[in-house]
Amino acid sequence: MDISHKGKVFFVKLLRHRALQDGVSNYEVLVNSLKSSPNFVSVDVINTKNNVVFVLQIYPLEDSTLRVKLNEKNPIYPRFEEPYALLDTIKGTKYEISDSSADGFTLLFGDSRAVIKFKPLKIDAYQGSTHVVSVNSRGLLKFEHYRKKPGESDGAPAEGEENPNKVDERAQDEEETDLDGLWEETFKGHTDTKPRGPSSIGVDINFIGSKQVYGIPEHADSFKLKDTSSGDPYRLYNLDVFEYELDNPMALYGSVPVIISHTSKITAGIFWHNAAETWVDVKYLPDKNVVSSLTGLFSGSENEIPQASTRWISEAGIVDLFIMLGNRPMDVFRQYAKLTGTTNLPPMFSLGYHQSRWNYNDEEDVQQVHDNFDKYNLPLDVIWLDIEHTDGKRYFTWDKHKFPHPIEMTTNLTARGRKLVNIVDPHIKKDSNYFFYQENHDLDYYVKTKDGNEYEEVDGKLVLKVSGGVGLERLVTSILQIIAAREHYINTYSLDRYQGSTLDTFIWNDMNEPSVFNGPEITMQKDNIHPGLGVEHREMHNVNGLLFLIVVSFYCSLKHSATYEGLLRRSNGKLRPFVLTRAHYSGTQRTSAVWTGDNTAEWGHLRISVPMLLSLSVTGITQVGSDVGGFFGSPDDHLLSRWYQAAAYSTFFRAHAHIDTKRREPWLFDVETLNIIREALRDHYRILPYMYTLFYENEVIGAPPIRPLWVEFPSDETTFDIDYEYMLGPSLLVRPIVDEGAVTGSVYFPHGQWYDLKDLSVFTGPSTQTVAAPRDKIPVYVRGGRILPRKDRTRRSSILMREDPYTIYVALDIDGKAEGSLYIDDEHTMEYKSLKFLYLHFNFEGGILSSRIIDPLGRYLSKSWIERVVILGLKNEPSKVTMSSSSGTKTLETAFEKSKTGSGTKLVVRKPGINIGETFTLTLH
Ligand code: NBV
Repeated sequence: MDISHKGKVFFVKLLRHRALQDGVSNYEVLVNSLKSSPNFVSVDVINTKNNVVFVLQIYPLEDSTLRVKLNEKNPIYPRFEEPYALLDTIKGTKYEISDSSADGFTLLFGDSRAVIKFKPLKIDAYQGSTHVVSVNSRGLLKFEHYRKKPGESDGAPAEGEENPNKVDERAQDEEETDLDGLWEETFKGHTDTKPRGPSSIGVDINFIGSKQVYGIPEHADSFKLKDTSSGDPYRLYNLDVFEYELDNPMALYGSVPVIISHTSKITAGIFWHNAAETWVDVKYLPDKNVVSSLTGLFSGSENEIPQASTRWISEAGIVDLFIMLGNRPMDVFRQYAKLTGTTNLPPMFSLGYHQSRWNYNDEEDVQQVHDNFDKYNLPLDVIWLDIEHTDGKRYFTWDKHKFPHPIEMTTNLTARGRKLVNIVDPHIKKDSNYFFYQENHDLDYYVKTKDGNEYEEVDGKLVLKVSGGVGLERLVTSILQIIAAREHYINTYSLDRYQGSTLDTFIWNDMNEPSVFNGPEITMQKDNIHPGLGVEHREMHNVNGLLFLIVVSFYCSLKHSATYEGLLRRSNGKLRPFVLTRAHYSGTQRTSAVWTGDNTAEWGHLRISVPMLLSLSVTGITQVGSDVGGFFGSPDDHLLSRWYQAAAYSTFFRAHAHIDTKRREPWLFDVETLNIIREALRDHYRILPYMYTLFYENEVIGAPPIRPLWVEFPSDETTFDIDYEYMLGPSLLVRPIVDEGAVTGSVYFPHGQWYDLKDLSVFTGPSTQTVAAPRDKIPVYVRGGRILPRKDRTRRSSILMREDPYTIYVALDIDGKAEGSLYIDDEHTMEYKSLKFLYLHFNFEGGILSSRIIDPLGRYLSKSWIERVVILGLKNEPSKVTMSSSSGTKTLETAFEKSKTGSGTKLVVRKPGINIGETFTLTLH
């Protein structure tokens, strides 16, 4: 049975869970089963309705994090535990057990504690004295143990033995009405044979005192998660959805099972570490309807604390829950980073602008696009080649007619500072003359059907489109079983195997959900088997994209993407890779950028891109963007230029379009549009030094470059619902214009001073103000109190800016102070890992701007100078400005400007004449 509509498919296992109402849980801890070991404590838990026994393990981890695992004690098949997302470096911490009794016990670790109640099972986690999270307090735990299919059972268990075949009585009622759903499910003619029967798990996880939760990308929906009580749950199941709908909890290409709760008092998060199909219900419980932490029952009106209750349901696997107890947003980001890692510093070029379409037709087309970017003075770092560049969709090959000289073509790009990205999909064309197909076949590296045959996708649709009407040629593909094949796959990126590629060819992994045109919901059958692992695809579907990726690196201890590792190895570990992936899961952030897939050239899709990028960012996926202009359809000049303005402040900035759409390179539009796009591109390039610094800071402490306002203003409750504007790092407030015809925008300014660098306007928060936003303007503000280093000269690409001078913008707060940081290295090699970098701090106080080295171990000799210092918000013009450094003191040239209408001022200090790496003091007299 299924109920479906465009990616919303509700199978009966979900209904079985949703039928379970709040109440007293029938899961209890068996008294006297408590065992402790150095890293964790464990107890046995019984389902009192059918006597099936489970093991609960609780691991106190460093940095106020708790791991809770619940699995069957004696499963008749092993239950899958996802091994790829987590880092190997997760550390436990010392703990103590206190208040142990027949009712429960308390675990004390660091500043945190967990109180475990036995009857019924409930876990309450505290940070200091604050009760933060409670698990199973609504009694919604339901764990479907593996069992023999009725009729195949060998009868009653021996006396005194547990009965693994006895079915949960509550479930039994549901099963009677829906027996088909337990052992077989059918969706649009596809039958999932479910040889192991029901195996779903679910539980409620509640954030005490919270009224807002965020996260669980990927959905085209608001940033703050909606109450799903009267609608559909959020679905996490990596899918290639054709023309996805907006404001909708339907599943999309990626699944990051992380939710963050934020209140003015505490921020906390949970990571539901499970790679099977998952649904999440969110319920904002009104103040009076709160679960008592003492009894586990609803306490009516006694307790006046609100609660954001989430309910997690997965089709298979185990309960493996990480609770990150905060207590501030940056603490939660760091705690999650310790579990799944941060983004390896991307090469600078990947933060520049990318020009893509399906497809640039041939070498001449590529050359023309490359030339036109120069002709029209538009900066560009990368040109992309989609599937048509290959020889009949055989990845790692070239169409010999259209791309006869790939190396020469790439060299032409790199001669002017540009790179190439090529696509590599997971579908391998079944053709014994195709080296990569045949090798993988001979090595037995393909996914198998449940009957043990190579799994083939017969892909009529794709070929019809791309063969340009040449006929009904059918492409027979096999999906690579990448786990077994990864070494072989990695080595295929070596320059001698991937002919026509160079060290400047980078990679795009598309369709890795996997997208399978003739499969159920355009993906792979759940009962397929991953050889080697012996695991059903059902159990690991959401991690498939990551598998395309995961490998333990040869070069460092991180678990890496196989594609990333391939690119790293081809340069003997010296050069930073760049990989874009469509499917994603927790951990993807370590090595890949992510884009929001096949959006549409509509204003609504531009609008939704902002909350989508925010949701990805707070759950660790940092290098993110949407197809500029929209993938399907053709944007008009207004939509396209607004999209460029918005994307100029995203961390992955790429224009891309469907093969059937009109060409839309910027020079094909009128001069006004072209000028707006040029300015958006230049704005983006100017802030590259700042964005790069944000990525370094992400790698080190897990801070997301794109962040909701509440990360910077955690106690400002107005920010909690805002998802039409955001902060890029601590210094820039960005409010994209996403409505057709709008020439103004309503901007919420949090506490402090906010400066518009394009004119002398200054705004004071907290306040909401309507600002002018004519076609050529995106409202962006520098936060008072921050120092923003930029490179303001216009070049053809980021590589050509490497030695360009800096302009240091100092935006003063109300006390006349400001600070900021700047990270510099060679921008493309791995040498920064061996301390070849410079990490600087700037401070302005008492009329003096000074710099110091933050990390004294870092050493990098930059050739860039400071060409200008711009100070915003001075009350009076200084009589003179002097610069002191090791080479002495000198007086500098200045210009002071005052706003005619408002209170804004700007002091430009010219030619300080100092290398960016030198320490100095610049004094205003
Ligand atoms: O490779 C073609 C497209 C690509 O342009 C797009 O960005 C992906 O999201 N790809 C999907 C495959 C489409 C197959 C019909």
